[in-house]
Formats: sequence, structure tokens, C-alpha cells
Amino acid sequence: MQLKCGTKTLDLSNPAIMAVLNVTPDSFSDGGQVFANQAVDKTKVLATAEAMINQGADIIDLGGESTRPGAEPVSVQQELDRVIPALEILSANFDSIFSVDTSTPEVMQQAAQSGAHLINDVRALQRPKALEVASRLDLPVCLMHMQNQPKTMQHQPDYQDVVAEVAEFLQQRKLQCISAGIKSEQILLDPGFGFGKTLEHNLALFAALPKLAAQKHPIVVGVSRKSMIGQITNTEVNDRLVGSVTMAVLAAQKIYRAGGSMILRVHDVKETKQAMQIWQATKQL
Ligand code: 8Y4
Repeated sequence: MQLKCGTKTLDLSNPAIMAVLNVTPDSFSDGGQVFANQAVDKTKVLATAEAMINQGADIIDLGGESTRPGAEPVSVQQELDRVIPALEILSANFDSIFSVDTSTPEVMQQAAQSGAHLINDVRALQRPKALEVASRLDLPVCLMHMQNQPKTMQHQPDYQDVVAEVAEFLQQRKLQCISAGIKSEQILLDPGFGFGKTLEHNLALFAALPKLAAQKHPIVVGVSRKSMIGQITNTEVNDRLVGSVTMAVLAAQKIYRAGGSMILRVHDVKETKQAMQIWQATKQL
């Protein structure tokens, strides 16, 4: 299966690796010192992306809004100032596929002009004008499920039937996208692991990946380093590599066996790539 991403094409006959490249101050261990003036460290961004590409990243996912539990919202200008300069420098230097992690239509628009090939929206194009702008850009869109907003989403996640509700939400958003003129083959679906979900909810959704994959849209899976892995393995965030890679392999197995295709959103590119090489060599679908 091939996904058309603007001028580029992504092969999904095997799992693709989307590497996370955050350009938010809180994603760096110095607590924001480097970004005290809100400007992006271009040298650092280039070096980070180059390493990711060399390690096997198929897509670089650039985000300027922190969507971690408890994170405060950012202004449009702040998001633009973080994401656009980074995208410009990256697309000028690398022939990779770039995705922009944003819910803001102005950012989608300018990112596309600065070389973005895919829109990754944790709010599934629900902000005013997002559907309209994304449709005009004619790029693939990832529609993710989230209950509540990042600031409060982990306070009291609540579902009658998490699998049915997430599937129904994604189905409704997909129909809205199609009504807005977005092509069905440009739509990616994502259950949104950790976004307003308890461990039990996350595990129910993970088990239901074959069902979600049967919809024929590529599935984006983001479990890398998340708290569900911490809860299962009793580990801190910097000790979740084995858990993350193991879940990636299991997700690949579930989705490809069901006839689906997948993009894995990960922090640890080299290790995930090796695991996927083993999966590919040994798979007997
Ligand atoms: C450690 C590191 C602990 C990172 C938690 C986190 C997804 C996503 C995020 C996802 C899609 C995150 C932007 C949350 N997760 N986009 N974005 N799917 N499509 N937390 O699962 O990485 S940010």
C-alpha cells in the first residue's frame, strides 16, 4: 500500500517509522533555557533530524505544541515561530517526508508552504477552519481520538465502551473530512493512546487494533515511552525502550495480519527500525 504525501510517496507495505521531533521548550531537559527567546536552535534541529533519518525514520513529525497531560495551550504565533523555521531549514536540507503535528489551521497552511507533507492533528481537524484548510492543502491527514483536552484529559477518563466510542468518533470525523473534500485515501486513523485513557482503556484499544485496521485506512500508533508502558513495566520515562519496541512489534503483527497498514510514531528510531526489520524478515501473514 502506498500513501501519496504531496510530492512524495510513502510505502506502507511494511510499517513506516515516524520520528518525533519536538520543538517545544519543555521537550528539552534544560527546562526551556535554549528556547528562552522562543527561537528554534537550527543547528540542533538539523543534527537531530539527520540522525533520525540515518537511523531509518521514514517521516519526521514536527510539533510546536506540547500535548502531554497537563500541558498549557500555546498561542498561534508561538506555534508558528517554533514550527515554521524548523520546517524550512529541514526541507531545504533533507529529502525526507515531514509531518506537522498541529491542530491550528494557520500552522497547517504555512507548514504546507514550508515543505510539510502530512498533517498530524491530535484534535482530528475539529478546530474552526481546520477541515477547510486541510482539504485545500490536499495532504494526508491523521485523525486522532482524544477525550477532553491535554490540560485535563487524564483527570477522569470515562467511557461506556472505549473501543466502540473511539471507532465511532473516528468514523464521524472521517465522514466530515470526506464531506469537506478530503480524499478517503488521504485519511489516516489513530486511537490516540494515552489521550484521555486509563491503562485499561489503552489496552482495550490495543487489542482492538485489528478491528480498526479493517477499515482500510492506515493506522497511526503512538505508544512510544507513554505512561501505559510505565504502568505495565513499572518504569520511568527514560527506561521504556524495551516496552515501547515490544508494543510496536505487537501492533505491527495485529494490524498487518488484519490486512491493514501502519505508521509508528516513535522516539527511539534505531531500535524500532531494527525490530521492524526482524518483523519483516520473519512475518508470515
Ligand atoms: C513520553 C514521551 C511520554 C511522550 C509521553 C509522551 C501522539 C501524537 C502525541 C499519538 C499521533 C506523547 C502528537 C504525546 N502522541 N500524534 N502526538 N498519535 N498521531 N507523549 O499517539 O508523545 S504527543
